[in-house]
Amino acid sequence: NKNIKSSAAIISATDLKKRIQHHLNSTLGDRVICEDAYKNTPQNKQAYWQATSLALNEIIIDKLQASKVQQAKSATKSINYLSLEYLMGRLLSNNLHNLNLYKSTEKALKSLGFDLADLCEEGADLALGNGGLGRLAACFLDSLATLDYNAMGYGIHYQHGLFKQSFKDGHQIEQPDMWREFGSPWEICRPEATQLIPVYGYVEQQAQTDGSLTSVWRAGKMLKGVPWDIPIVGYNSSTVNALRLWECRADSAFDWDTLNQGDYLQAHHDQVNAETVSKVLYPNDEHDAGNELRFIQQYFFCACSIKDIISRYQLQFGPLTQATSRNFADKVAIQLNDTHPTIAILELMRVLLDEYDFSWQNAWQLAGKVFSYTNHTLLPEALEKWSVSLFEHVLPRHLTILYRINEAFLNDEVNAMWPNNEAMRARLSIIEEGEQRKVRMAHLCVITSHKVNGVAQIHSDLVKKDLFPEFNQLWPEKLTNVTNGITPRRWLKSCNPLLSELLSKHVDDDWAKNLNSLSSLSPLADNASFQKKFMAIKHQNKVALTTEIKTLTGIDVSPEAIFDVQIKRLHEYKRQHLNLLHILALYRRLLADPDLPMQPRVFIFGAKAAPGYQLAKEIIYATNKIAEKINNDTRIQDKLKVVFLPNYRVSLAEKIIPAADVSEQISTAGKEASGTGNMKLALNGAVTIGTLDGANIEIAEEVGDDNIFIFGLTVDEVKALDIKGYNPYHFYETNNEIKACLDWLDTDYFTPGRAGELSSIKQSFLEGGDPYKVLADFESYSDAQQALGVAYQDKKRWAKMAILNTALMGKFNSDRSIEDYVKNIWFLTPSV
Ligand code: DL6
Repeated sequence: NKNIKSSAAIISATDLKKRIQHHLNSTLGDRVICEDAYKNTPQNKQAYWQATSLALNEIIIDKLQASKVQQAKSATKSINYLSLEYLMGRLLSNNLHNLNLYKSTEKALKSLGFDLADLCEEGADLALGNGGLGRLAACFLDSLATLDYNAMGYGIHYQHGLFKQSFKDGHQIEQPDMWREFGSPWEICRPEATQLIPVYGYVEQQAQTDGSLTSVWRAGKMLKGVPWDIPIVGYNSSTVNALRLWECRADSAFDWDTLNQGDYLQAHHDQVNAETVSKVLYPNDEHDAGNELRFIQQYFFCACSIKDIISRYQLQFGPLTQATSRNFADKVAIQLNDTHPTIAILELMRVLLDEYDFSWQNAWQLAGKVFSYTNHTLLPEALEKWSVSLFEHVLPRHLTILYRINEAFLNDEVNAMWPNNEAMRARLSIIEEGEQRKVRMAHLCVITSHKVNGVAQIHSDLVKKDLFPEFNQLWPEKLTNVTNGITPRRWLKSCNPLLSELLSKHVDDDWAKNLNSLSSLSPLADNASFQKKFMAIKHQNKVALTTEIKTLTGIDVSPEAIFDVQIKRLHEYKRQHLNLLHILALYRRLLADPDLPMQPRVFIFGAKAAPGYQLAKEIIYATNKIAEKINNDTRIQDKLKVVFLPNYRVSLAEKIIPAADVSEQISTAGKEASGTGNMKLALNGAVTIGTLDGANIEIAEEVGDDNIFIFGLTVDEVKALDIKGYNPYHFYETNNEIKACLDWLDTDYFTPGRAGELSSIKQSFLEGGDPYKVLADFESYSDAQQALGVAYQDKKRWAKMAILNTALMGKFNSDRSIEDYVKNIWFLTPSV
């Protein structure tokens, strides 16, 4: 093992320089203009970034091969993580840190006249996800490789990842993301592992020699799945795993018959159609309209992955038969990241029944052993349901299997627990009856999986109590919790080098692996000299962000101000509009009394709205318009600034988070399953202002009540309010500040000559019923903000809070989450 580990470490700067030059000259075909005047042109920097990445990937691929050998030798069980989304971000800096090659590469590039940090900016984000769920998958892959587990991530090789966002007169504009327009240095195509995937057609009953009938699927069309592997490098470990992304192509490039008949365009038709399947990532984070293409995306990647999992198993352990099925379950675990990959269950069943001659009983038992499912949301609109008619049209054979699973479940399990209870059968059935019959994907997941987990303690409790109480009654051991985590490699070591260096000087252990060891800093939280160093770094990071803000928006902000950050997808439940309402209130207070004593504040937003989510887009527009007015109002003496950074993504988060003083985690209690931005910001010394929701509760437990600002209704209070009947008008009519701020939105104050442009937000609170209780929580939020402002002015107190937040985030290391999955759900052993 030592040899594998150190193989990267022994690569010198001189060697790296040679490798980089080799790729510049050979692989990239001498693309660089060498004259000094051209040295730092974008074209040259791109070429150097690419050459550096290629040089590194070569080293990584060696480790990938070695890992495969090691994993085969140790015959360890593998975890196969199925996720429709992976928000990987950029890879160069992270891979260098994980391989301990950052410093030598920096040196190599310096001798070539380039700055590594600057070159890292050249890489496109791999934005193959929407938000929390996709980023969690990326953190988990990092941890799995770091902990030397045998893991494979499976997903889709989207041609276009999440759209790029820009603003035009304050409105969100979406542009396509071209992350691999000219290829990516990180990926390896694996044509040898191509899969053929049947789709459409009909099911035929075929008589067998023994007189029985067998279902035979006559597929209407074949798709081809071509895998691209992206190596996943563990931190200071022996392991490099792979993320395998499926690209969809037509089964054959041309329909030769059609071509020979002279219809050249028609011959391309199938190919274009097939390529559509992996063309775009659906840009919705909590909901997707039930359309056929999305359904086929889900099926396509599940089917490719299941076939691949089986062939990898057979390659290593021999034929999969009923007799060896126990071994399969001992060697293979499959995690469903949300319900998006549910069809994998049906596909495994189909393959076992139709292609491997398994009995129903054996196939079903095996499925139960290998699958487990993570739930990421309680929002009803995000719980997937697909119409039965779509299933019938696209996957007729899978539907027959689904019916049989449902029948057995209702007749055996439900009937045994609740005999002859029709209402209970209807509630728990995988099929929702109605005008349009629908398949409840979550029910299929829960019924099949041996474990189902929520992503923070409160969320998992609510999954048991409110979402699936009957399933919990049926199988009390099945529903469990694994609190989310984040990788400290990307979210501290790589994104905050100044703080990392300081921590390394004071903590003996390798904190990037054992994040709990940062707790040894706690005694230093009161130490004046440490406080000074810690806060000087925060200041430096703020200065850097100030420059970025100026470049991206033209807005001048002062690093002396409190940097108050809300970065996450735009959604009503996350309540960016509560933040905005408070900004309006502050602005009013300052206009009423420009000498109001307050620490200047910069409110920083980063958020993409789903293109079809009208109100979310209007909140972005309102924030930009309000920002314009506030930022140019000299009366308030720069005490308030509002910045909406365009195109929020992983690489931008890596710049904002190290500079944040305040972390806004203000969702309606019970709505945010966990959150992971809350963990990243706290780890970098930001103090949270938040509700008792998701992982905020566990963060508060770790840092203590003195080091977090908690406000607002609890989950139980929200429920009680709903039962009693919530009346937002009450707050509008009795709180003058709320009334004045909302009425302001009806005027043309922020949109001169265009009164009413911002009214929809007010309407959502009043006529719309304020479903996320913004008005109910406003006063408590405003009080907490007031207390926070006072706390910030006490420099020592604030420094202590910030340091303790960094020191006490050990629990939220994604390595801990992975170990929880390993112990309770996957039962893996490391390969080395
Ligand atoms: O579990 C990861 C993450 C949670 O931290 C968030 O609370 C939750 O909202 C998020 N869910 C999604 C849903 N996405 N899609 N697609 O990202 O999961």
